[in-house]
Amino acid sequence: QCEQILPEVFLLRSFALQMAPQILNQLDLIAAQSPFRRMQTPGGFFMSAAITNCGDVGWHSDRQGYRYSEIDPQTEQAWPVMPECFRELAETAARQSGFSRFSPDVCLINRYEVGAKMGLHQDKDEKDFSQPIVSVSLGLPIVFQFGGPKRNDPVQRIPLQHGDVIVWGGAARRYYHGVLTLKPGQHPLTGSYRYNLTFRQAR
Ligand code: MD5
Ligand code: FE
Repeated sequence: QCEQILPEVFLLRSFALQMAPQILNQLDLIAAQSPFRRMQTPGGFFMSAAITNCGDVGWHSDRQGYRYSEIDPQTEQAWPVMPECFRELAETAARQSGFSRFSPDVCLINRYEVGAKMGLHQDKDEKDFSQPIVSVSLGLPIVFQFGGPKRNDPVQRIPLQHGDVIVWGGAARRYYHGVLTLKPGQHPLTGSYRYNLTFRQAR
């Protein structure tokens, strides 16, 4: 079930389905160490998704801006170690999509509650844009939307379900993207939440 959406962008439906319970167990351990928190943007707003990270670095936002750091500013400790099963999942999905050298150093984890969304944005805090981003969706479904390199480019919408994986590389790596508002629901494994894991090579 691999669908090519754009050059170097692949949707692997249900790719993480079998591993989902194991991933969610690991998420609990990660969040016990570095809790989910709603981060402030440089503009002073709070993002509606709650965020944590695991890996050598973590992505963080506050009034000073966006950055990757080796220390979780909230705990003042290193971010939790990336579980081996996370790395294996991300590297396998990337390899199947033609990215054989992908070696993520961070997994950014978004937790959406009902009503949360993520507006159109570009991911441009990473060093090497020739490496893809591998995205894993768990729990409640949501509508992913992506446009082009300019904010006002027309958008396409893709519904994402529990277990779906996207490998997002090539020119599309710089495209604007986001998710629509999470609708109410109950998922047997995540309750009223949707989780999104994005594996990145930040440094
Ligand atoms: C999410 N996360 O579902 C969204 C979209 C983020 C983010 O955008 O930055 O955490 S899934 C990740 C994704 C999908 C397709 C393309 C890109 C990211 N991308 O170009 O970076 O929580
Ligand atoms: Fe993004």
